[in-house]
Parts: sequence; C-alpha cells; structure tokens
Amino acid sequence: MRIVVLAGGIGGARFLAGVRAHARATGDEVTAVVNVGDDVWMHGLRITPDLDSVMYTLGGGIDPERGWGRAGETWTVKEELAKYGTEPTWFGLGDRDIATHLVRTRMLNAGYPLSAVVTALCDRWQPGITMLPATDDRLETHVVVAAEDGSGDQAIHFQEWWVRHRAALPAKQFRFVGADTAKPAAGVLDALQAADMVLLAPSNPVVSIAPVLAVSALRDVLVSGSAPVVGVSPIIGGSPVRGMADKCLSAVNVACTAEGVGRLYGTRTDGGVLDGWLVDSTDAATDVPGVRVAAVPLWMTDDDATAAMVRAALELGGRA
Ligand code: GDP
Ligand code: FO1
Ligand code: CA
Repeated sequence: MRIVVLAGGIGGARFLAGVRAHARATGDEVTAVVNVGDDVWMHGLRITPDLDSVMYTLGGGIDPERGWGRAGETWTVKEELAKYGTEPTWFGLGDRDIATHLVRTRMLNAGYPLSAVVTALCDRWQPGITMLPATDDRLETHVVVAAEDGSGDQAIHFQEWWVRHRAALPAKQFRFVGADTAKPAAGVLDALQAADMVLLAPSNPVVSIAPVLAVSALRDVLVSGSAPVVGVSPIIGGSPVRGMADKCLSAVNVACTAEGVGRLYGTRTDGGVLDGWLVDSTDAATDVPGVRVAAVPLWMTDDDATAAMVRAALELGGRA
C-alpha cells in the first residue's frame, strides 16, 4: 500500500517515525509531503526547518529535547556572529546544522530545485521514506501584526513571529506568500495520484498543514483523488501537546479543540479535505459534520504507540 503523509516539523516527524515503523512491518511505501512555509534566509543561508526536523528525526540526528537542529550541537559560529553584532541574533544556527544549510544553499544557488536538494541531503540521512517539499517554488508564511510604532499593520516572517516574539504578538492574519503561483514539487502529484491513503499528521493546522494545502494543484488532487484522507488531531483535551498552536488557532478564530481543528479541515464532500478524523480518547465526543470520527490514545510517546495511532487512522480510512 502507498501512504502519503502531509507533515510539518516536530509533530510531523514523530508521526512519520510511527508511519515508518508500521510500514517496515507491512511493506507499505511512505511519502512525506513537507511544509516549506517556515523556510527563511538567515546569514545568507537557506534554512528549511520542517524538512530538517523530519530528516534529522528519521535519520537519527535530531536533538530530541528541542525537536529541531542536531544532537550534540555546538554554537561557536552563533557566538562569533553575535560578537560582530550581526543580526538576527534571535535565531540560532548550530555548527553541525550549518553544514546542512551550506550544502543546501550551494545547490540552490547552482540551480537545483529544493526537491533535488532534499534527495541529496537524504542520501546521507537515509530517512527510510521518500521526502518531498510541498513545492519547489517560493512559498513563505508571513504574519500580519500591529506595527510596533503604531503606524498600522505590518507583515513579518513567520520565524520572526514564532521565535523572536514567541507568538506573543497577536496575529491578525497568516499569509502564504507565493502560494497563488506555487506548483507542487516534482513527485508530489504523482505520489498523491498513486496513493492508497493520505494522512494529515498531527501537525500545526494553521502554519504547518495549511501552507501545504495552499498549493492549489496539490489540494485539488488530494480532494478529488480516490485515496481516503484521514487527519490526526494535534490537540488533545483542549491543548496543543507541545508548542504554540493555540496562538495560531485563536488568530483564525478556531477553538483549540480536536473538534475545532476537525471542522477547520472540514469534510471532503463539502469543500474540506477530510474523510476521517482521529482524535484522542479524551475527545471521543468530537463531532465533525460529514466526517467519520474515531478516538484512540494520541500520545506519541514512542514509535510503537505512534504506529498504533497510524493503524487506527488506516482503519478509519478503510485501508487497514
Ligand atoms: P513544528 O512544525 O515543528 O511546529 O511541528 P508540527 O507542526 O509538525 O507539529 C506541531 C504540533 O504537534 C503541535 O501543535 C502539537 O499539538 C502536536 N504534537 C506534538 N506531540 C504530539 C503528540 O504526542 N500527540 C499529538 N496528537 N500531537 C502532538
Ligand atoms: N527555534 C527557536 O525557537 N529558536 C531558534 O533559534 C531556532 C533556530 C533554528 C535553526 C534551524 C532550524 O531548522 C530550526 C530552528 N528553530 C529555532 C526551530 C524553528 O524555528 C521552528 O520551531 C519551526 O519553524 C516551527 O516549526
Ligand atoms: Ca513548522
């Protein structure tokens, strides 16, 4: 069976580790379509946080506490940049991590599409699944906030809002700059068309999954395809398990509940994307019109627990 997973960073990566564990037992093929809205230029280097969180997690190189960047990291370059007073000082690139960004930036500058760069980097990390960026085109998430000098609204890059301001500035709007013209990356449409099952990882719905679905040709193929689409809730008992998804959901006027996120995604039969919505056992009362709902424990404590979630999602989609 061919499984396609739409994913962001930490939540996406941990979910994919469970999908891979399931696939190793069954022989299923797994393709991850990963968000690029967080991508940013820093110090002349192209940084792709969600792709790297997935690649390092599946390749065994992630820092497990942070959930981004490399284990055993050192910060000499960051310290040296700070001594020059080089901005931005609020975003830290680790020494080991920088090697990845150097390879990526060099390849992009030489004209390779991002999808080819991901393939080249995965040659080292061997994630055991096919990893694809949602698009090879420029697509960046910007956040509209009130200007600090009171002069109206301004749009800042997602990383400035998330890391510098820790999502504390009220977000008025999320803009996926470039999404209007972005095409799915090489391999994405083929993977979706060949899929037996599409899963939405328990990733941030507003800033990880929405930018993937903002690539209209990708969304169209997902919605019109024959594969069932099942989402897994990132919200358990009214709170994000980790991170600041609550700040993102309140900005788009969606309740921070499994039901709120399920309704935000909506049914595939009426303009949405879901056939099934998997929620935690504590959220068993969740109701999403037109969508089959099932409840199981959704804590990704280890790969076995996550693989059990994956089996429940496949069952909900009628493909177990
Ligand atoms: P990011 O791009 O690094 O922010 O990561 P994602 O968008 O892929 O995932 C972030 C989301 O993962 C958060 O909003 C959490 O709600 C969710 N998450 C993290 N751990 C768990 C877990 O164990 N179970 C569930 N259901 N969701 C989780
Ligand atoms: N997150 C932080 O909170 N602070 C950082 O300095 C930081 C640097 C960083 C460098 C490379 C990378 O791939 C990720 C990095 N992140 C950092 C994580 C990242 O900004 C966000 O958590 C995600 O974009 C949200 O998914
Ligand atoms: Ca992300």
